[in-house]
Amino acid sequence: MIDVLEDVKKQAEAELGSVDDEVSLQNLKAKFVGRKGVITEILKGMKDIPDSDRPRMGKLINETKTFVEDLIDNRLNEIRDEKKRRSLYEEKIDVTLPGRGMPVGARHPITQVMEEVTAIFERMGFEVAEGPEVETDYYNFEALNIPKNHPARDMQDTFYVSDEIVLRTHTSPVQIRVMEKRKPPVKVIAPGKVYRCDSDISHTPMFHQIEGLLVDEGVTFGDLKGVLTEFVRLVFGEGVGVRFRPSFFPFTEPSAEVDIACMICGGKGCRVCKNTGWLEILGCGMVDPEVFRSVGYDPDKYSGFAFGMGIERITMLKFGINDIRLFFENDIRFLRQFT
Ligand code: 2NL
Repeated sequence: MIDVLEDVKKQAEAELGSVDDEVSLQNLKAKFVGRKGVITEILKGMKDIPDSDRPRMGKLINETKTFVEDLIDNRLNEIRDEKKRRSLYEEKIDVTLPGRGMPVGARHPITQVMEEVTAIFERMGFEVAEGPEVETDYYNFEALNIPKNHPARDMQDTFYVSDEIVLRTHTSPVQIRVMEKRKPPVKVIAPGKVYRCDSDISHTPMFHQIEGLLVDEGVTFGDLKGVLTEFVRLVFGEGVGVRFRPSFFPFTEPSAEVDIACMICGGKGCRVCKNTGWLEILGCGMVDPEVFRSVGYDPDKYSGFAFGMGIERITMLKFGINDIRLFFENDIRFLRQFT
């Protein structure tokens, strides 16, 4: 039996030499020291050993088992160490290489200008108001003194959801809703999406607008001129020429349009300003008494001014963009210029 045990040791050592992965090693371990392994078989032979020899033989078998187990465990450690060494070598990272960097996103130019304009009026004390994009005929037209036969009400100009329901064509209905809910003083701006049945190089079916409204006792056209002149200077620069030109809107009286001196030609006249030297940037006026009557304000007690501007137009003039559709194509080469 002693010889048999010596043979087991030698055989284990020999077979271990050709094993270099964990799975083969586990198989080898099962073969020698497992429940059905060689050493277990030898232990079964103990019953044929005389009583006097049993303790000695038992000890020898256990020593052999421990020897083989240690042999296998050492080999396992070697295999694991080798595996780690190899992966450290193969997967090594050159920490001195420069990083690849994260691409940084940017807000859409329309969003940028919306936020810039909103911030200017907030700083002057205006509150931001919001409302539905799907409106009733009453809030979009009737309350604003827009008559039944007005071209803006035509199917060609307005998206009708049904006879009485439209996609808002301006954000004025937001301000009507504010006035219905609150008594003067009212000082709000209404930024948001508006919809008109129109599409060419200067019109898209959806565009963005910011309207403003200030109502109190004793508000004058002088207040309107002061607020809007300051606004224009903040957006387009201190030195830019500004003029108020008489105009007409059903919801304001008197009404005006605000022009700035054409920065493309310096006022000499060019294609962009249609040879006038001036660029129209917004419409405004004193709130019509009829509008005040719709919301239950006393037109003899209160007066106010209102204005409205298209954000796409302001953005195009500010950045020298000649086609409104560029804003909606989302060509990354266009958008990247506004980071
Ligand atoms: C333009 C002109 C304007 C208004 C909008 C307004 C709102 C109320 C009452 C009276 Cl609730 N007026 N808004 C007034 C004048 C002009 O917009 O060209 N927008 C793009």
